[in-house]
Amino acid sequence: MSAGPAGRPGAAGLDAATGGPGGDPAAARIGVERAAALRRLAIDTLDGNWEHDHTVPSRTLYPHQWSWDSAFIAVGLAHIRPDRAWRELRTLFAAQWADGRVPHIVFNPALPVGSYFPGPEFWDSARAHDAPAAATSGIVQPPIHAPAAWLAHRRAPSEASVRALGWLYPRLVAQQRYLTGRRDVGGSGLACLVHPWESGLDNSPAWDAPMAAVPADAAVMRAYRRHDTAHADAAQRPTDLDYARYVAIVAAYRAGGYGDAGLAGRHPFLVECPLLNAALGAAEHALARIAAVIGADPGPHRERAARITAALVDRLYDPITGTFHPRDLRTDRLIPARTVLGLMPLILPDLPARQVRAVLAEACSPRFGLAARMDRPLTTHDRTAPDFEPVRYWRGPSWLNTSWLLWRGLRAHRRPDLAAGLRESMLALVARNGCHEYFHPDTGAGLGSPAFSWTASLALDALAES
Ligand code: 2M8
Repeated sequence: MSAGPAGRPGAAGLDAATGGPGGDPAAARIGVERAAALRRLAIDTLDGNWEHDHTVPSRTLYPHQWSWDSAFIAVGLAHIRPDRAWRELRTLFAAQWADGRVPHIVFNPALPVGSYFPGPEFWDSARAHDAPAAATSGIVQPPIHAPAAWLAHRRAPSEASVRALGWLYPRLVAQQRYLTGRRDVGGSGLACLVHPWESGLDNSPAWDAPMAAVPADAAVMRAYRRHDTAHADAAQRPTDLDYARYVAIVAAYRAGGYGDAGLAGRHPFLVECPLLNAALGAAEHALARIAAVIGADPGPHRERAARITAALVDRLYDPITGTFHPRDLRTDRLIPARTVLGLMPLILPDLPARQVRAVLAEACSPRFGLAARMDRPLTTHDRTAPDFEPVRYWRGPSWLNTSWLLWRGLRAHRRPDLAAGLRESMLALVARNGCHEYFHPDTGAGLGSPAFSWTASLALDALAES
């Protein structure tokens, strides 16, 4: 069994309770009336985005099913409609590929061509050997699904939730096997991204250097119609040159039938990401708990979790900066940008004490501004960096999911003071500005899509955990 931050065996994971004496002071600060109005808004948002057997992230920008969105959404649905939480995950995993990969988008066949770019015709998954009958993308997102399933069960345990865990368990194990097997391109025990979209933080400054090495010309975008800039301000979205590179990387992967053999020698983007790998480790911790409930053996999951944490520290922690960085496998160098990705390993309950201290120092520095009382929300990029952009997506604005992951990590590592400050900041942001996709890091103004599902879902979770 792995040792926890203070050498505690089997420290709690994303499901840890705050544990502070007398409950969480943030419950008092948000106020009963505002909390009730926020809950109503969040429920209405999730109900409005429910689409028969899954939830769309947004009716305008993202009208299909997204992988890690569904995990975050299931966490919130468990508070209000547990049957839908399980349906959400079942629908996603019904589109799992034979090799275990869970595609980052499952396309809704009822939607007209052009509802989203790049759509099913671009991905052309039907031609790939391991693809399911449903049209999907060919890449993945962080495997946050096992922790989400475990939280959903913990929130609303029932015979149905145990049955759902039993159905999901082998599929979650296959997802892990895909990532730790075929995607271990560096041979280090970590999974690598083959596209910035796989990180979920698509446009993060962390990807600027590896993206710059991908040959592309913005003019190729004249051949396509971007869907995002029709629904959101172009100043808040990636540029055409970014999109030309996104498209080029997909085209390279698609040309090899989305196969992973020999990627090191031929693929233009290969990066080990702290968030993807922290999620991978957190998933093994969650699988250990799920295994115990359904009568499987938790032991191998704990062993795998310990190996992932050790590899993450070994490969992605920089003792000089005191934070985690992605590693570009094409140069074998850490990427210097200090983004919120560097804080995400805190979700690992067995992160060693030294790295816990370092991540907390980074989070509480002026770069991110975490505090027991926060006057501005947590950002996705270093506020003091010259390339910090307050309105462009993933390059500075505040997002509920990265804040929520850090909040859960703070609880796991017994920092109820900081967890309460972050929770209050998240709830105030959404209560004042609505369930937007992301928020201006100074004014809190809503950006991107309004009525965004994971904002609603994670606000519900934070509300309920006072
Ligand atoms: C954003 O990503 C998609 C591509 O997957 C896009 O920009 O079109 C990201 O914020 C990603 O993390 C998220 O899962 C997706 C849907 O909400 O939107």
